[in-house]
Amino acid sequence: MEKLIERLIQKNRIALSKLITMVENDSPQLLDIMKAIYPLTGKAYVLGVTGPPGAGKSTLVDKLICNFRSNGQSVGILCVDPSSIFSGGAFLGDRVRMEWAYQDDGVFLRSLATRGALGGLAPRVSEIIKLMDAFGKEVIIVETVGVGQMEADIIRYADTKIVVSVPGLGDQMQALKAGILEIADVLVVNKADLSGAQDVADDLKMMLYLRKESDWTPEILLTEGLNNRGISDLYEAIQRHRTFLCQSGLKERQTKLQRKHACCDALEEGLKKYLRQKFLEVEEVKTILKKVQEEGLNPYHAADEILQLLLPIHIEEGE
Ligand SMILES: Nc1nc2c(ncn2[C@@H]2O[C@H](COP(=O)(O)OP(=O)(O)OP(=O)(O)O)[C@@H](O)[C@H]2O)c(=O)[nH]1
Ligand SMILES: [Mg+2]
Repeated sequence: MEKLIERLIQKNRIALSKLITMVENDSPQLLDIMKAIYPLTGKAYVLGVTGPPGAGKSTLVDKLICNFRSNGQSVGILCVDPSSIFSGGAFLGDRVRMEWAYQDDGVFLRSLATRGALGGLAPRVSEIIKLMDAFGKEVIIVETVGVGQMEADIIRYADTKIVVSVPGLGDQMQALKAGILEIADVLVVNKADLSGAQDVADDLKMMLYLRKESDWTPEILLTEGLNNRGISDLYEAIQRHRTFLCQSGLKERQTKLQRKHACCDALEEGLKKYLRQKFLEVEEVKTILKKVQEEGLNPYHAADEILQLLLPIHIEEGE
């Protein structure tokens, strides 16, 4: 592992790939990897792109890359694919469309499968972002499909969150709205060459009035990813949000919160692992569980008793 991290620092792409795979597969060395790379992180700017399947997210990302590259910034892309039943071939599609990325050393592309979307396991997006950051990627774009809670969770790590919609969504629009209200910093109506795009934009504008009062009002932009129209406006809108984040002090507040969350998440996972592996070996726990199983002891009563036994810090209800 140390060797891999050394090579990561030397900008070795294979080392980055290998480390991502280790993180993705929950390697037992995960915590050690994160400990080692953390001091190298904190420089990247993270862009999240989400929206319904087929909205043109990859096409937009593909075009945006050019803007970042022509400004001399190196780019990492993380495509979080939905589980195959929903993707309808998107997996391969992304690969094909963005293959040129492999020709440019300044671009690193990685697809990531959601770890059992139905089981609610979020992929290790924040850890992989940190790996790309440590490698030296200056801009990291995370593309994820959908507009539900899971996607909101996935792109909560992004500094700027773009929600893409398209004309003709019908029922999906309601779901989109709920997602948008919570997360969007920039709203894009793609496929503006199709009829109804302006209606969608107007609808989104109305909806923004329902948004909680905040210092930032999302811009609404019309784009045609396929025809490369509106992309530089989008790029500029992204830059404006980035500037706002820095100048308002929000970026700093978010960074501090993210640090706390990273620690709490790692702690929660460590505890879960510990509980699964070790707590069944504790004699008192074994005795209580036996009483639950064989003698009908109230399982909730028992869980409370075990908690108090194992945790020296007693947590009062409501805390
Ligand atoms: N008419 C039109 N089609 C577009 C536009 N942008 C993208 N498309 C097409 O829409 C289809 C889906 O594009 P993608 O970029 O793969 O969309 P996506 O949102 O990444 O799709 P998933 O990752 O599968 O959710 C492709 O056939 C694109 O060529 C546009 O501006 N106008
Ligand atoms: Mg895509």
